[in-house]
This record gives sequence, structure tokens and C-alpha cells, in this order.
Amino acid sequence: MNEPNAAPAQAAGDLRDFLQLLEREGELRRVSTEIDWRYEMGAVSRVICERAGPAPWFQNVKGYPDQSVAAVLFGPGHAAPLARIALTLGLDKRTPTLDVIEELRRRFQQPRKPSLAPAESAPCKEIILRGDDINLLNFPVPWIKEIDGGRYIGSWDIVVTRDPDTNWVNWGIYRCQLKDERSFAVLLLPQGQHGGAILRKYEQRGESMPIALVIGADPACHLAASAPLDHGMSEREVAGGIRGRGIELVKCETVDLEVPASAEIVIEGEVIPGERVDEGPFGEYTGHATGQGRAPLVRVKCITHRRKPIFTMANMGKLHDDSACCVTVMSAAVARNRLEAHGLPVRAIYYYIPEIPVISLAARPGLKKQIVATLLGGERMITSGIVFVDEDVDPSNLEDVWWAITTRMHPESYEVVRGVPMNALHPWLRPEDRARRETSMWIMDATIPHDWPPEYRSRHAAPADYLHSWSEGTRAMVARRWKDYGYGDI
Ligand SMILES: Cc1cc2nc3c(=O)[nH]c(=O)nc-3n(C[C@H](O)[C@H](O)[C@H](O)COP(=O)(O)O)c2cc1C
Ligand SMILES: [Mn+2]
Repeated sequence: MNEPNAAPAQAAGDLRDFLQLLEREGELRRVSTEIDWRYEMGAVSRVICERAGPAPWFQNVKGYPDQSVAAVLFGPGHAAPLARIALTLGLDKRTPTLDVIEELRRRFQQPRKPSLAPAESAPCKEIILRGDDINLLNFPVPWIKEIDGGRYIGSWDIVVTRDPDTNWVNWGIYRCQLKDERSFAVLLLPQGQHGGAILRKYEQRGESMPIALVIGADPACHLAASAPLDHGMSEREVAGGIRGRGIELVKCETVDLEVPASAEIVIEGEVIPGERVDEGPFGEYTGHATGQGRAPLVRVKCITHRRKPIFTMANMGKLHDDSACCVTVMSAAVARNRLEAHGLPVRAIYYYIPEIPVISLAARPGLKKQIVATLLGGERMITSGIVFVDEDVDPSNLEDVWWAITTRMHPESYEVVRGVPMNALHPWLRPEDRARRETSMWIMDATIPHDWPPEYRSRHAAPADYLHSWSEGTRAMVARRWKDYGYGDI
């Protein structure tokens, strides 16, 4: 694994392998000076995130000897924005953004079933704590931002639940706020997210919901858990697809669930029907601290962990963060596979921020509305809006996209679609939207109409950049003579 030229490319193994790989590639740095879990770890990792520095691995957390915290593991990367996601896939860290998405798309189409490991050989069972030994405060849980509502035990995690009707197992990354030694809140949003839909079923039956919070699993598992897969699809099989071999699972001690065997920490518990506590605010991927309200409470029944466990944390905020790096590429891969399955061709999709796709395509009658309908029919693939650009525009290049919007979009091509599902984390929602739990979205169509004749188009809308404004012959001549002009260094 990870040898140069290994074929086919395989993803990293457990978190510890992954940290070593990142360190070798200059994408991780050990921080040995003492650091406080209250505000300081969050502040330092946020600056690193905003400057796209190597991920920090805090070795010396105040009050927590023998433990460490790895932060903002997924970026933005140092060598390139998606460097650490590319490395997770066994690719070169400078692999272009749209190529990473294409590779993910291929792996999504080859899900692999997990296997079950015996408890004796599962690293996450090295220490098992029950009864009075349960104490969440024994982990270096960070208070990330001073504006957050408290310490967050789950920010880069996997929340495992099981549908009581179908036995479908769901993995999602959901934020979890520490409440006390034996309980935490989990933000299971009531709309769109699968964890929330599963909880509703248990509550309708008046039953407690078993739940497991996983920290520090194989990175492929966390990537899969951040993907907007359809209801009923298995994140754990997609994780196997991303890694190139099935994930090893192990049974929990006190709940009927399985978790990745190599995880650093597993917290088993249950949600009592109807029980809610204060949760938030929390600095989020929208670049705003949002979502203060009431959330389900998890009562902890058992904790298992590796020796000297490595805690992990995300640090979301304006503009780029580790959450956006993952969710945007996973969404692009899921969305394009979904469109292809519906026979809807596009050249490329990119999400500059989660839930707002930019799609480049060759327009044909009706295609754009078919795309909107198909993506709205999936979960979390569009909220807020969607941008369409022509094939000559690179959707992963923000300047290119903005150029298209400002020069090719007829004002009448800005549309508002009313009555779409709402994501409560959006800062722009009005109080009445929140009350109705429904809102609107926009479509920006920055493509040149498909029915303009070529002659009209070339007279009024021919792109005036180097590539399009000179013939191949002239460009070849200029390239040949480039040094003669005295610009050989540029
Ligand atoms: C670091 C990080 C934190 C996230 N926090 C939440 C959260 O608190 N609540 C939520 O509903 N989604 C959150 N998400 C997004 C979900 O993980 C994502 O939408 C995923 O598709 C959810 O799984 P599901 O589709 O099975 O519900 C987060 C994603 C990341 C990467
Ligand atoms: Mn899911």
C-alpha cells in the first residue's frame, strides 16, 4: 500500500497510516508545544485552514497526556486544494480537481461489501469502558470557536444508525456537542438528512434509537459519510469502493450496530424518544455560526477506544474548510453519476461551496430543467441555487464562472423556483421560511441560447481570449517565436 506505482491505486488504510502518508507528503505537521483545548486548538487550526497550511497534529494537549488531536485533515490542502483527498485515493497530491472527481465517480460505481472482524482483533476494542468508567471529559474535546455554544465531540466523525424497518445502516457526519460526562447532543436535521429520518421512525414507534459515534476511522469511511447518497444506499459499501477493498467492521458492545474496526474511538449510546437539549451555535460551512436550537440527546452506554487514541476535529468557516473540501467533491461525483443514470449529459460539475452546483454543458432543448428536476430529486444536491455555463467555461475556476455570469447571462435568465426543501443552516433564510420549512432557490443560466444560429453567435458573442481569437497557425507562429519577444521567462 502507498508504494509508488502501486496499481491499481489504493487508498490509505487506517487513520494512523493516513497521518504518516500526509506527513511524508508535506501535508501534516506535528505541533509539540502545549496547546489548550479551549479556543486555542481551534484558533490555530482555523488560521492554518485559511492559509492552506499542512494539517496540524497536536501532540501535547493541556491536561490530556497520552492523547493527541489531528485537526482539519482534509484541507484545504497545502500543495493543491484537494491534495489530501487525492492522497486518500492513492493519487498524486497535485491531481487536478475535475480528475479527482472523475476518479471518485468510478469508485462510487464499484461499491464493496464490508467484512466482520472478531472483537479480539479490532483495534477499537483495546480499551472498553462501561458503567462508572464512562467519562467523555477524559477525551481532549475541543471548544473550537469562542462563538460556539460549547465543546464539540463530533465535528469530524461518523454517526451510525440503523433503519428499524429495513435494517439499512446509515453513516453521516453530523456535529455533536458535548453535554456532560455521559451525554452529548447530535444535530440530526429533520429535513434531507438520513439520520434525522431514521430517528423519526424510532420516535413514532416510541422506541429508543441505538447510535454509535465513531471518531478517527479510515479516511475513506469519513469521505463516504460526507457524500449525499440516496436514501437506502450504503455509505459503508461506498467507503469500500473508495478504498478499493471492503471495510472491516466490528460489532458494538451494547447496541446492535457495527463500526469500523480500526477506529480510534467509538461511543455507543441511545436517543430516548422526544428527548431534546440546547445545541449550538456552531461555526459552520456556510461561513456563519448557525443552527442554535434544540437537538436530540444521546445517552452514552459504552466507550471503546485504541490505546493512546488520536482525536480528530474539523474547523468549518468562511470561506474554505475541510468540510467543504469533502462535501463539494463528493457531491459533484454523486450528482454526475445521478445525471448520467438519467441520460443527462454534462461536461463537468463542480460545487464551489456545498449544495450550489456549477454545471458546464452543451445546451439542448429542455436539458437544464431536466437537470434541476433530477438533482432536486436527490438529497442535498441543490439548495440555494445552481449555475449553468457553456462547455468552454471551467466550473472549478471561479473567475471563469463569474466571467460567464457577468457577460453571458441575460437578466431574464435568472429564475426563482419556489417551494423547495429548506436547509436550516443557511444564514439567508427568513423567519417565515423557517416557520414553513420551505423556501426558494435560484437558477442562473449563463449559457448562450442553444438556438442562436452560429452566424448570430459569432457576430455578437465570440469569446475574445487568446485561444479563440487567433487561428491555430498564428498561435503556432507566436509560440515558436515567443523567446524572441523577450518574454521567455513568462
Ligand atoms: C465536517 C462535517 C460536518 C458536518 N456536520 C453536519 C451536521 O451537523 N448536520 C448535518 O445534517 N450534516 C452535516 N454534515 C453534512 C453531512 O455529513 C452530509 O450531508 C452527509 O451526506 C449526511 O449523510 P446522510 O446523507 O446519510 O444524511 C457535515 C459534513 C462534514 C464534512
Ligand atoms: Mn445516507
